[in-house]
Amino acid sequence: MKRILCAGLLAMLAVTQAFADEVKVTKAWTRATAPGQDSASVQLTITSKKDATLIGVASGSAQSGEIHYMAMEGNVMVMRALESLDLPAKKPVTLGVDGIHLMLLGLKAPLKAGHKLPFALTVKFADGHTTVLKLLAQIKPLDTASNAVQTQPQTDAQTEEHQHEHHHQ
Ligand SMILES: [Cu+2]
Repeated sequence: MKRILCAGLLAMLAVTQAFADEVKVTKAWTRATAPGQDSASVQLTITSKKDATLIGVASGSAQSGEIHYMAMEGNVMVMRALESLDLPAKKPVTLGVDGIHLMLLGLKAPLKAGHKLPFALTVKFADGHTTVLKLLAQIKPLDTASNAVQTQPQTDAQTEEHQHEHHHQ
């Protein structure tokens, strides 16, 4: 009896794993929050085996999640929500550079360095099926430089803006 149950569980795990492997997420991290800060930007690299779109981000630790991009409007840098983000087959897409990032809004508790933040991504494939990836973001100290700063020094100002203020229009 026990043996049959185990085999069943293993089969289920194998199926889950196969689905998870359609999309690979690496280097998911965020920063510890400053006092009074109730939103967090999650950075990561995501690669889908097949053409897909990222259609959602959520966390039990936040009220809502959005895919954001930063844009200049006049002299002001603003953030706007994207409905979805293209994930071309086999092309790693890094969120956290070029102004595109994941934002968790309405954090229920401050994020502390050294802890992990659970979150989930919803990916929709070209054939219409969706998968939800349950992930953990490493929480790094508040002063950790972003991916953007490491690879593109000119985006420094955007990153600053992003840490201190959140514009929604
Ligand atoms: Cu944002």
